[in-house]
Amino acid sequence: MRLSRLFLPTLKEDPAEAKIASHRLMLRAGMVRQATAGIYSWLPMGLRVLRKIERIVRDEQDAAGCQEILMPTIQPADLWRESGRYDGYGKEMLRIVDRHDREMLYGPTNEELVTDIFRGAVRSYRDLPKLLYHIQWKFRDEVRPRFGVMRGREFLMKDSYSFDLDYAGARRSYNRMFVAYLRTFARMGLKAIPMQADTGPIGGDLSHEFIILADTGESEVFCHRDYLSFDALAETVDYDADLEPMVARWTELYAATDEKHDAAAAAELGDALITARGIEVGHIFYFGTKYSAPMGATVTGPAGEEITLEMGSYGIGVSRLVGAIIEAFHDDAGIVWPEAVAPWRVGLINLRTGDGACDAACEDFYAKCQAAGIELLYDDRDERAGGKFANMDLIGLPWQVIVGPRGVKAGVVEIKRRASGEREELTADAALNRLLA
Ligand code: 5CA
Repeated sequence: MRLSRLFLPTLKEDPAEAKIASHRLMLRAGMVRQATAGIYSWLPMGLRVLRKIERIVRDEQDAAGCQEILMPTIQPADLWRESGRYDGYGKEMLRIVDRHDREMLYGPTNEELVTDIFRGAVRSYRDLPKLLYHIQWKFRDEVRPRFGVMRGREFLMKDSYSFDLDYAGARRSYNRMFVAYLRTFARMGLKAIPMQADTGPIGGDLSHEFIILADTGESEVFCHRDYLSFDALAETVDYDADLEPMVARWTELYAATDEKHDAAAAAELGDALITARGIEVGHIFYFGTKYSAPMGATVTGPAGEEITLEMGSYGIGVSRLVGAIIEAFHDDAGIVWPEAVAPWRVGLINLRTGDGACDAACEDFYAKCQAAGIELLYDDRDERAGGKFANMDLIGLPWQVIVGPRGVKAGVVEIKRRASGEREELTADAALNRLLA
């Protein structure tokens, strides 16, 4: 992609409304624009990142045996009356009346709708277990939408739902999602720690929040220091095997959110206790028959008996993750994308657009990257070098390749790692090989 053609409305100044780094940088880097409080439009660069995050989430859900569906954003109120949540959900639910005076709502979550699909389609214990997920926009009329996409009113969530015959089965499904979550966040470069958590309006009695530590996090969290050196990708996972030992290893050390914090238990950790702020990027719940019982979602068991489904639900804040990743990876100059979610891997800077030799060297490099499948953003604009450097640092692509008249004459380009600032001069072909390595 050529920067001269890209719709990337960057801002020179910090927007006054942005209180935290990720919000400020997402606006400055032209990733999103606010439509109204807590509701955002995603511009090309922001959307590319959102899609990369989605892809990792989808990949790990599929690997864990979860099947993708797509449910609508608008739901009928009647389903929520069946579960008993319609009145209780309160003002956070956006309620809508259609032209026939039918009550609808913009879904804040999908337990009811997916239970309705399942009860209409599955009759026998032989059809279990099943795990279904979708990636869809949600609406919650938050009292205080803030921090940009971190606490929006409209936001993109991945939500999965499990259907099992008994507690043991539900626990296996829970473990699958638990492990898939560890891998999902680790692939984005994040250290997400599973913490005992409250269940809130979703309900149930077993729940973990996946939290990344960040000073700007909304909740206070407590955990054992050793979690920071755990590596979820160090082992290969067989989702058909017993995952309980892996889950046990990730839950045996102390880790709890504010609501579940046990000061006495935490005090025993001594120096190993970390007290920090955290961002919740995922939340998983086992709630048994909370929805299936009132909604009559049952299957016939082996002896012809009627069995009420055991269920759980599992959420990831896909749009929140864009902000959370920036909170974890930025410096004074801008964003520092981890490779896995970077909108482009490389930024090519032409220091003298219009100079025949520089233009030719850049075009050649651009074509070679395209042929090699390297995602590259080429700053071909007629701008001052200083402005180009600042802009490239702001948008934070992992690698920069800098082409200037002096280097072209000497047959070299400069390659810079955004994260460390490390620079090296080498031939264009060697730079290309570096990027392919
Ligand atoms: N039905 C369950 C699991 S599928 C559920 O709704 N869980 S949740 O309420 O915990 O939301 C799941 C994830 O969505 C959260 O962990 C968080 O990362 C994200 N999320 C929740 N509210 C918002 C919000 N207002 N803005 C951005 N992301 C949010």
